[in-house]
Amino acid sequence: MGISRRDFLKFGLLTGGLLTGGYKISESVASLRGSKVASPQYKYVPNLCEVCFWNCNLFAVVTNGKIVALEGNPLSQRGRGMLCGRGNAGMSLVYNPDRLKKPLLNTGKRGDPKWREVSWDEALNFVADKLKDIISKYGPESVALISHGSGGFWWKHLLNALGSDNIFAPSFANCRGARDVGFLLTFGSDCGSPENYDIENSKFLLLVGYHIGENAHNSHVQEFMIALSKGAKLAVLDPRLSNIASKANWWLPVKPGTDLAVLLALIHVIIKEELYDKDFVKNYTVGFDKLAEAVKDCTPEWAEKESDIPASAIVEIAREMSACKPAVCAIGGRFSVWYGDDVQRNRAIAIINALMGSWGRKGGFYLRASISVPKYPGLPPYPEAKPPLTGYPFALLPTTTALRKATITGDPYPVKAWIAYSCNIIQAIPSIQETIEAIHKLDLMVVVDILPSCHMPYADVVLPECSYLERYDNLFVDRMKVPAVSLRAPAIEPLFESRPSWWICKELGRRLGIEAYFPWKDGEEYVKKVCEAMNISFDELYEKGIILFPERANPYFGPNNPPHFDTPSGKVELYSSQLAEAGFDPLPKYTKHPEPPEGFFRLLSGRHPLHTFSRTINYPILNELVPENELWIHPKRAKELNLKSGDYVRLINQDGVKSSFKVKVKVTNRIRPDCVYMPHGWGVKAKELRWAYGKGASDNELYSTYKVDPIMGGTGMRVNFVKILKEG
Ligand SMILES: Nc1nc2c(c(=O)[nH]1)N[C@H]1C(S)=C(S)[C@@H](COP(=O)(O)OP(=O)(O)OC[C@H]3O[C@@H](n4cnc5c(=O)[nH]c(N)nc54)[C@H](O)[C@@H]3O)O[C@H]1N2
Ligand SMILES: Nc1nc2c(c(=O)[nH]1)N[C@H]1C(S)=C(S)[C@@H](COP(=O)(O)OP(=O)(O)OC[C@H]3O[C@@H](n4cnc5c(=O)[nH]c(N)nc54)[C@H](O)[C@@H]3O)O[C@H]1N2
Ligand code: SF4
Ligand SMILES: [Mo]
Repeated sequence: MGISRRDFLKFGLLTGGLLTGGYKISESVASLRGSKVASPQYKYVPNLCEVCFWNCNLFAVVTNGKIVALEGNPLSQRGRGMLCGRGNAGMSLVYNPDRLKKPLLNTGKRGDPKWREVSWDEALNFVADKLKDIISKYGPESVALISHGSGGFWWKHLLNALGSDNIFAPSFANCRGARDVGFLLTFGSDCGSPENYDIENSKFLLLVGYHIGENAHNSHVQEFMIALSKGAKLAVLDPRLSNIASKANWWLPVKPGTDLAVLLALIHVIIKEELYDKDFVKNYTVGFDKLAEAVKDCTPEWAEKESDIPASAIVEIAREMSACKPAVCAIGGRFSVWYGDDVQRNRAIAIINALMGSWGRKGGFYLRASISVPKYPGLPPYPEAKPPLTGYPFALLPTTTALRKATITGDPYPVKAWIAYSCNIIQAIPSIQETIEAIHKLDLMVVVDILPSCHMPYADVVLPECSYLERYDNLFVDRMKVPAVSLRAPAIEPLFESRPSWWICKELGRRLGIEAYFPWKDGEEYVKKVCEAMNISFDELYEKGIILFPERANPYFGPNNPPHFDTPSGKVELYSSQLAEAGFDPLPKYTKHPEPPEGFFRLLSGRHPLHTFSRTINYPILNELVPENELWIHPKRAKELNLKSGDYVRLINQDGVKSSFKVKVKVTNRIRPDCVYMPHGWGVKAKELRWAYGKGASDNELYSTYKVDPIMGGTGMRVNFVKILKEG
């Protein structure tokens, strides 16, 4: 990785010192870092970080049965040889004293639990008996999985083998779903995960509420530094001067909820001044004339009144962006569920990219190459399943929105069991009340986790999984510029009585009479058989951690790879016939959103560079660095409320919901006066988490209201308003 010390320092600034440090690394190991020196006393075991979904490849350095360091794998496309501060802290999870050590049965009530430690046999028999009963009464589709982690692979297999397709993830309806659907409708492809932004080659980046650096997508942060050092221009729409906004040519402190006005005005200028890629638009898009008609009145002056962004800046950005085309990347938040009209905002972002001709072009959006990982050979086919609970016309995946509704009402069919795997549904889905109401309707609630979590008190049974550094999972695929497969192998045996999911699901399968779907002896055999079926060497994969297939890469359109789009028209759909047929606006249309009432602020939240959601708040090393979140407030409003930095406050929202814990104030002119901001993940209520409990405030607690996107069921969260109450 050719990143200079200067770049490294810049990267550090952007991410809050994110790349430095390991976890209590001894001198001798520190000198080995980055070298992968063959030394008999240090074993290098391949893995992929699971502290966030980016899954950077790494090696665990093991000596005397202990992991002593984690090193970024230099071949990794996701990490480019580095780990971020969170990834470096992975041992804080493995050796965390608060880990779940044995299966637990709740002998009290949901919400008011009494825990009894039980054997795996008792826990698994309990779950299997309940599932058999539920399936016989209500059918297999009444069993739902909510999953956000790589080990979810085994649980999905279990559910499919039982005959249920009800597999949910907070990372769809509560995260990236609106963006994915917006791009899919326009280009016939979403942006993927990791996203196909060709950042390192980009000459112009427009970030719409995307605070890369604080959201620490490892390779993208590194690519950003490369792009900026090559002179790429950067415009950031954000009501807050984020770390990346502080590096921008244009910081546009947009009035929250009005981005679509700015985006439509950009389109207006691009069309009016003929700044678009004429060949691309003519040959590969449909609906240009209708688009031009639709944005005819969306002038920069109109947008200025809506958004507070000067008309002159909008015009300037449209021109500068166009001068860089097609090496332009207009990026909306990965977290895309804001105000309930989120698919349309993301459609507008996609349309800007289409006008710049940046899809499939260098410096725009590269074409992802893939490789398929076959299933374990000889598995029986899955039984036919009822249609899953998507609930909305363009929901690509089942939505937690539809899941809660079906669980509460039984409509369109009853849901009676939830298996919550590697997620924290109390912190991740707005309206905690509604989530709890749904859980109380269940006949079975299972939590599979490594640490106690906020939803654990609502479980009937808790199954302790071992961490990513103690287990095999299925092979990982890079659907990126270069397709690749990677290996996760255990560096150490599972600690305590924790177990890997391949084992838990196999044992449940046996008890449920579907053992034919679980023929493997163990995780290693599973992975080895899959390698065999792919004709790749397990030993090579173990040694390198990743095998890349550069001969299959084809990242840009060109003479041998002409533009093609997987939409009904086969072209980029500026005008979406699919939306029109379903009765939605076929072209993005601006909607006004309510503003905060007198005395209230809009509550905004986002990522902290040194934490992943609530996952890491109880990692001692990260907690020591950043123990609590802070509430950003503008000096003018702080003065009115007689607040100074360091004061503690509680928040009360429009529905009268008060934050359970106090939060520290940060007075700063880096935020607009009409909103307050705090990073997400804190305000953890699990008393068993000695470092996390009671620190900071939870945004989700105050997100008691949400606005559903009718197109795909996303839960717009930024529609909540808060008042500030000074502590004491
Ligand atoms: N209010 C609010 N809600 C949000 C967001 C927000 O900013 N604010 N963000 C949204 C976004 S972007 C997303 S993606 C979702 C994420 O929401 P979730 O997927 O629900 O959340 P995570 O915080 O990733 O899940 C954390 C849990 O996974 C456990 N865990 C970690 N690793 C493992 C493992 O290997 N095995 C098992 N079994 N458990 C493990 C942790 O101990 C922790 O309890 O939330 C969404 N919801
Ligand atoms: N360190 C770290 N990195 C992460 C994660 C993590 O937990 N920790 N989580 C990962 C996941 S799953 C996701 S989805 C991504 C999310 O990363 P992003 O997609 O970047 O989303 P958020 O973190 O929600 O970022 C919110 C930004 O939007 C701004 N904002 C708020 N309201 C508005 C508005 O109305 N208009 C505009 N233009 N901006 C607004 C906020 O001020 C903030 O800067 O991060 C990923 N990366
Ligand atoms: S970005 Fe950081 S936390 Fe996420 S997978 Fe990579 S190293 Fe781990
Ligand atoms: Mo997310």
